[in-house]
Amino acid sequence: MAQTETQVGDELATLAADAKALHLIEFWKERMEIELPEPRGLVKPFLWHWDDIEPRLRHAARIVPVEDCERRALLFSNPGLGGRPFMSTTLLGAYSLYNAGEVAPVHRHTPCASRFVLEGKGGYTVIEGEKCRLERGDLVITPNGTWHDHGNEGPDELIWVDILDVPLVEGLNATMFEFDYSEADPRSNSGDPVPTQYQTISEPEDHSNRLYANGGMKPLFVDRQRGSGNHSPMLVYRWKAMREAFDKMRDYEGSPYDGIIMEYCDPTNGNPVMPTMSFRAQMLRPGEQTRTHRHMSSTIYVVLEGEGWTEVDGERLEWGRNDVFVVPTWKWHAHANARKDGDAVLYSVTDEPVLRTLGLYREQTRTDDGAILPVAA
Ligand code: GTQ
Ligand code: FE2
Repeated sequence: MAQTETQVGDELATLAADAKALHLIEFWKERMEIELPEPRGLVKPFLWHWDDIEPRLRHAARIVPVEDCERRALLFSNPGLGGRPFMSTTLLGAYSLYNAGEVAPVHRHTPCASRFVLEGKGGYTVIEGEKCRLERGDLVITPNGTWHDHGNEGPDELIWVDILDVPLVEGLNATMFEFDYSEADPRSNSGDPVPTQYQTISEPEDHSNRLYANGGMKPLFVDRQRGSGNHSPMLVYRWKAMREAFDKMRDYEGSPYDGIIMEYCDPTNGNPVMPTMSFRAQMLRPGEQTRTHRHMSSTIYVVLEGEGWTEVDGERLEWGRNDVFVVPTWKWHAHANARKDGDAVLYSVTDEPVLRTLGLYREQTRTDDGAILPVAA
């Protein structure tokens, strides 16, 4: 005998109640949450204006003692992420400021970290015993698990942009921060490790660059493994070298989407410097406008030189010196240098290596008549 509609209704209600009690969810009620036709798009294209933030950052430097915070950072919070301190679902970023003479004590963590210097001549990071002195435009990486402490030995304020893969690592439930550094005190007889706030320098001055910044030549007499061995043994990338490379490449056509773009790499194998993030710098020549594309990876940009705009999903993010902005995954975007008389230079960080490693990377372009075509990746 066929069931009546009421009977089926009653049985469905019972099923729903039972499922709830048993901590189950009926797939057919949540399909829209699962079968997304494309990435969710919570993360908003957004730009943080240096002019708005600089006075607040300098003020924070006067009223928030570094002893209280260890890292004096203003974290970028994407307006699509409900007030969480993340720029995208994979990346965290911040402007950090250290006053003359300040030091930030040693720690390590499972998220990979990076800093890109905006201001100050006396800044440094010590990573696994290497003291990396830094100036504007220099990139320094602190890979997963490497001990690091910072300081400012210069007369002026040190300002840099931190980019870390914190939300990605958190999504994988693999976050660990450790503050209990210790090392053998040379004055002690026992040689037992004692807790300390800063690392002893164990590598020679400019170690990373002396060994590895020789373009196309690598030393055969050193063990390339540092830290976990899962990242570049070169920890500092100098702006001067990138600028010189740009000048040599200026007359090439470049990428249709990014102009003259360079990836920072592990000089021993050409891989991205860390497994989760790729670091890049790109030069847009006077008046250059790029073609539109989109890809399954999110990108954070820092404006090093010049002025221009990036159009993301029809919205124009107008940028200038020291501004920071985010292009979320799978959003159509193109860049433009607004000046006719000077280059624009963007530094960027992307989670692309993760997407590529997992086979999730996709890229498309859109022609002038609106046709969507895959880009071979
Ligand atoms: O400088 O070590 O903005 O560990 C966030 C976490 C900076 C750092 C941040 C960090 C650091
Ligand atoms: Fe850190």
